[in-house]
Amino acid sequence: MRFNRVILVLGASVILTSAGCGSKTLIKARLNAPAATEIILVNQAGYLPDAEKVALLRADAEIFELIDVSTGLNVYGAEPGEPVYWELSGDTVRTADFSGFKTPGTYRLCLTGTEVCSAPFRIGDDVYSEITRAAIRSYYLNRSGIEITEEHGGKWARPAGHPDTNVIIHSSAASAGRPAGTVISSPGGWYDAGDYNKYIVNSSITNYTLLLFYQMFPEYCSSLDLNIPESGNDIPDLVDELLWNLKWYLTMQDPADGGVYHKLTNLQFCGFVMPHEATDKRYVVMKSTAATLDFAAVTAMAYRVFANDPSSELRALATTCLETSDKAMKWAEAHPEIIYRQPADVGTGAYGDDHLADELFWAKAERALAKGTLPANGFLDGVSAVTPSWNQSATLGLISLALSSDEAFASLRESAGSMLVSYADELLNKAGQCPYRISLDHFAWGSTSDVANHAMMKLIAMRLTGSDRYLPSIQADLNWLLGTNPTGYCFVTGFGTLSPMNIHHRPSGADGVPEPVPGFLVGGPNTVVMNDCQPPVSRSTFPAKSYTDVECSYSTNEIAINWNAPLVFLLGAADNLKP
Ligand code: 9MR
Ligand code: 9MR
Repeated sequence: MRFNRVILVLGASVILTSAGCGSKTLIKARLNAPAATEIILVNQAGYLPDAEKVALLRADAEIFELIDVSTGLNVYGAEPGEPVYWELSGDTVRTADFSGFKTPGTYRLCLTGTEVCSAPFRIGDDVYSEITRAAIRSYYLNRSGIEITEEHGGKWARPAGHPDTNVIIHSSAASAGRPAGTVISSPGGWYDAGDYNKYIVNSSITNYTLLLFYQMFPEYCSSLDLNIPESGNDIPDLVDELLWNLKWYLTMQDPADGGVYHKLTNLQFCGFVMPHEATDKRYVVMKSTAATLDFAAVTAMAYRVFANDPSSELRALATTCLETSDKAMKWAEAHPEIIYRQPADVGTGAYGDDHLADELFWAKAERALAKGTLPANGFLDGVSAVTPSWNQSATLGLISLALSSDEAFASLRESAGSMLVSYADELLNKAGQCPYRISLDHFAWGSTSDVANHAMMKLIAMRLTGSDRYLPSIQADLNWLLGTNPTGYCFVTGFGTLSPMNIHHRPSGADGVPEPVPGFLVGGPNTVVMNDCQPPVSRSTFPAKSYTDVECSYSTNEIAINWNAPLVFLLGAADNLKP
């Protein structure tokens, strides 16, 4: 192994200068050395100058050094932290903290006296600008029902797929007004993930997270030019992108009774073909209470966020949203326990959930805030803050309450806020015990999104408390996603020196373009499904390392709209820190 060759240099030259850095041969060797991506883990998108800047070393070294790649000279050196073993990754790491060095530029981190050097990385104010934009633009590139033009999609241009103007009412979704076989129109929206289906439950948390991002960072969002077809109109591009999904979402409600179809889908997953070649029949399947409560929550929130917008289009949409929320809530109250069960002839994603108390709480919270009507006493009884996910939505309601500026909600705001802050503090505690400095102690399908959601919780706690104590941990979450994790990958397509190339995403697999569609967060390591690929493909049995960049690995290398949303939130918040 390379690090056997590490020469230890002691003491003297901790702050290294050109004089202290050894021979010209070493300088040259270091500039040309291949990146030791296995040994030195860095945030491959880079670091903000004033941030806490930490890399991780999987080797012994008494000193690490930063070299400036424009000169090869040492600009900084320090001692790494103690080696710590992590049972979830099966390896030992040391921190290399170079927070003290703040000069913008491009650097490599090397082990003293050796040519064991990281991939080059940047320090700069704008290191997260392009990646944030790409993370949002990935939604455009995953739009259903519209051509992706060369002007807006570059080499990922493709014909329109799935117009969804002839969608069949599945037998499970039949009603008096819409018997099985009735054809409805439900165009637009985003494909959920690597597959071409559109699922209300998962769309709901995605819509929420992006609306929250807009609510919390309105000026930043308005400053973004995303180069999408709607760019240049009087609505912020981020909101335009969100509207592409929200307008589809509204069509998933049966106007006759207010119930919401669980999903719009093919009966089975199709092969790896382009959207316009995937022409199997499309169905809406079964109304469910989860979908309908989620819908009632999101539409109430959209009303609240857009009701006073300068754009008359958004104000009109807000009114429609509140009406549809009312109808959805009525249906859910009349049908409180319709749990989604996958019909026998349907094999696509289920997003099934037997526990609806959290969805009910979320819907009630959003509706109370939208209407300015306080819920009954004891509203928070039995509710707790957890990491949000498509099937854990109570926290979404807590966040909305905690951020409310409506004085009538002052006491709820305070209680919800302190629940969120305690939870974020628990996450900080966990991160403090983790050698890789994240708050995860369990790796689920889509583990990267849990890390991003943790960061979002910390960002909210930071907003609520005004305290900077969350920042290093937020940065560590971002570092993990962009490179300081046991796999060494930057988990966002199109970015980083080691980046996923073979994602489980049908357009990326079928378009003939070598590079995957950019800006997507892959699901990342977990051991939930170990047999998604056939031998000889295999993965680590350590959960934090169990990731493989092959297309068959849907359980580690797919992408999904609900995973990208907290990534957008985190990246945007970080980018917004630039002066
Ligand atoms: O492609 C499907 C992906 O979008 C889903 O997340 C995943 C789990 O539901 O399933 C994938 O489809 C696979 C199917 O489940 C089993 N046969 C192979 C399919 C992938 O090619
Ligand atoms: O993200 C979902 C994950 O939490 C579930 O464990 C998994 C299996 O049910 O499904 C994931 O969602 C997939 C969905 O079912 C179909 N589209 C792709 C989604 C991401 O893999």
